[in-house]
Amino acid sequence: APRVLSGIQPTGPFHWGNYFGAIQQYVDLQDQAAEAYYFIANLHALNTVRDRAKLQEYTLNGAIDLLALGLKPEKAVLFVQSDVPEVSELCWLLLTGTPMGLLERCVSYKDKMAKGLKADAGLFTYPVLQAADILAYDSNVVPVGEDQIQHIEVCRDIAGSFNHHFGETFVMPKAQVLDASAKVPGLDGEKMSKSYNNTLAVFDDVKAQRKQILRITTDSRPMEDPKNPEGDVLFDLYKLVATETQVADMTALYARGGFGYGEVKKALADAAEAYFAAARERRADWAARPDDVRDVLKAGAEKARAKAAATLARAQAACGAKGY
Ligand code: AQP
Repeated sequence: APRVLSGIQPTGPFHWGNYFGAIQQYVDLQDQAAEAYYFIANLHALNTVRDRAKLQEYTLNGAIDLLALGLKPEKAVLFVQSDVPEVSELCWLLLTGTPMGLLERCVSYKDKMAKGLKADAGLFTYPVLQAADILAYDSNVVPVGEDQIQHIEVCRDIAGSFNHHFGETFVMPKAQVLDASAKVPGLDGEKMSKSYNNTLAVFDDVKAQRKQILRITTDSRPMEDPKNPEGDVLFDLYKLVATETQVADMTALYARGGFGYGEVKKALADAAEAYFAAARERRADWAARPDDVRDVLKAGAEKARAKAAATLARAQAACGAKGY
């Protein structure tokens, strides 16, 4: 059975990309894994959220969302990244052996530079902190969306060169990506992403979300024409939340034509509402007792710390940063 780990940044409300790309796998894997560690990556989020109250709010809300979406504290270890300081110490050990060039090639950093934005050292070294997170828990499976594959490769490079230099210390992780939702499109057809402002939040107000869906731009084929589901954002999003029968019906409707996109949008909004209805109820329940959520996170952090401390000690001993 795999040892699973993944983290998610509390940079705002979670969106469908986060859910279908990553969180859905967290939930499935908690039953199959020998150990499953999931954390709210608040230290990573500090790169973008520069507001204390917001970061705190997003962090707690992130945990509430994960619980509502099906993470079970008795199965998975759920915690906040900064509650495990050992990872930041491990990060330093890894930084000392990470070539600049490896990080310069990372797309998340390159993209920002290409747009002429200023990058902080935190963004540049982001993949190294991520590597420390993964390696600290001896994880061998990391469920993520496609955009994270490169970072897991970087983690493997870093772990491999440490192991090569100082002897077998770290377990080699592997990314696990779901084909069907590796790259969830946003409202504009680009990758759904907070920074592109094209997201559908998982727990948005139902009415507001309906409006958002109705505003999605579509092509201008005449009503009577058959329509192409290939690369059609509405259809792609519908597939995520509709039942198999509903998808089959919609496929037939596209082939036949004779409908307006307004009909598809309505179907999409209905299916989305139904899909997340139970989670929405669970969310209201957890949100009403934030102290219980904090207790879950505290218990999670204790378990996570014990594991991370052992790995840190192993790495320190291997490289000579312990014992003199
Ligand atoms: N569109 C997506 N399709 C599939 N998976 C996705 N993920 C994110 N967007 C998509 C996956 O969600 C997990 C959490 O990622 P994160 O914490 O790094 O969130 P993010 O990538 O910061 O989310 P955004 O909205 O894309 O933020 P910005 O715009 O700041 O980069 C990861 O497993 C990721 O693959």
